[in-house]
Order: sequence, then structure tokens, then C-alpha cells
Amino acid sequence: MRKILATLGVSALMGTSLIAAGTGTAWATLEDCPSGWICLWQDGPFVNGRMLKFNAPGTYHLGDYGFNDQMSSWANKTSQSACWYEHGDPISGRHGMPAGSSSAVVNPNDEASVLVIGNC
Ligand SMILES: [Ca+2]
Repeated sequence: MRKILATLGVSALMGTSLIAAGTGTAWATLEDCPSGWICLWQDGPFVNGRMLKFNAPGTYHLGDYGFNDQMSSWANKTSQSACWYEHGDPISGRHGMPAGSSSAVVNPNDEASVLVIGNC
């Protein structure tokens, strides 16, 4: 629990938030991703597990959020282009996330290591 709280604290400063789901709590769904945010789900399509959300341009190493190699679906509800990368470089294994689009089941699954919002 301490780690989760610390992550939330850091995330708030970075314009990022985390919904931690578990037994007895509501699962995050596509509707839980607000307009103006990019959301990443641990499972797919847009359900179950954890959901990370980001809205500020930048490079995010998902391991910093305990989310390395976890992403199974995503939605880009912003007007910004974005990309996710399979590796930590972020150079190789690039996958586009066009503004206003989403992916219910990513391929490859559980490989995302970096999210870049803005130039990528
Ligand atoms: Ca990876």
C-alpha cells in the first residue's frame, strides 16, 4: 500500500493518475478514461486490472509506475499524437497512438515500456 500511495503522489505532480483496482472495487472501463487523457489498461479490452492515465506531453517510463510490460489496451482521448514503445530506449518497437483513437487489444501484448506524448 505504501508503494501505491507513493506512486499516486508522484503521479499527481506529473499530471498523471492511477486507478488501482482489486477485489471488491469497480474495474476501470473505457468510460472511466476522461476526454483529454491517454489511458492505458492492464487488461483488455479497456477492462480489469489497473488503468494509468496521462495528459501532459512527455516521455513516461512505465516501470516508474509499476506498469512495465503490462499494457493490454489503450485509448487516446486527446488531440495530441502519442506512441508507445516495446523497449525502454525509446527508439525501437514503436507503435503509434493517433489522436482520438484506441486499441482494444494491443499487439504485442504486455510489452509496452515507454509512453511518449507529443513528438514521437
Ligand atoms: Ca517491454
